[in-house]
Amino acid sequence: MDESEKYLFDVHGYIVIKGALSAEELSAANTAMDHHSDQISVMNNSLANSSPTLFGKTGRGNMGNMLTWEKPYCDVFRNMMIHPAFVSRLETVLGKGFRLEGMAVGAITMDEGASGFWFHEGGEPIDPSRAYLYRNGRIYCGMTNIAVQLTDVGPGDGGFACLPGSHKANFPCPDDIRLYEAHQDRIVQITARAGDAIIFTESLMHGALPWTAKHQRRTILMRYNAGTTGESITGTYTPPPFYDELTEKQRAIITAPHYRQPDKGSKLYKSQ
Ligand SMILES: O=C(O)CCC(=O)C(=O)O
Repeated sequence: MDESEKYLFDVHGYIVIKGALSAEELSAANTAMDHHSDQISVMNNSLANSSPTLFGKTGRGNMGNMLTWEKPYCDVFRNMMIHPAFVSRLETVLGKGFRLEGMAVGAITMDEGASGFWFHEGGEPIDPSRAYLYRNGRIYCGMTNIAVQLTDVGPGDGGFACLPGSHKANFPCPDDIRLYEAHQDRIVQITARAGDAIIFTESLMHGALPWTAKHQRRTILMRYNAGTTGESITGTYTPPPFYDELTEKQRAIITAPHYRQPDKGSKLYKSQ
């Protein structure tokens, strides 16, 4: 993450990484999704939270488990979770040793008329597992997401939207703003080309506007957290069945929360 990106991420709570995927990666990801399109489960409209401005004709589609797909279809997603366009940016906000949160690599699909998603999170109340903090010259994020766009998102198409800067909010957000019923002009719909990626802190107030474009929205959503923090692990951590097929770098982020001494700064820690 360069200085400009760091500035914008700090001020707005997100940045867009343009051209994150190569044309080949984009094509492989879309081919893999086409091949598994029967696994898309269409939700009811509950994410609109009964808001008339977010309600659509249908719910959004969800698809998960990409990491478990058969080869070659899983490969593009296994590589995507530690893509060179993402690693240094994630290290800037999460520190070295970040982890994939809950093994979550999933897809969101939205067809024309699909419902939006009410605006959730925001800086208040503070939940350390998904908080935003700046201290001693560094950003410390909790859950941080990368949303890779597999299809274009044009102005007015809908999809991911947020209230920039709301990760630093000191007051709870009023419900009419969360439901997109008031002050709609403050909510920003993020446009992107297929292959771009949005990195955003979960504490940013975000959601989705109903999808209006003729083509299908396709977003791969990957969730990460600091190495020391786990938000969705319950019980004992067990490596997934495909763990042995992964590269060393891929395995490094599929891990239980852990203490990492190298981040501590003083060589006294390393001499123990
Ligand atoms: O991109 C979207 O549709 C919003 C996703 C979202 O808010 C979430 O998964 O928490």
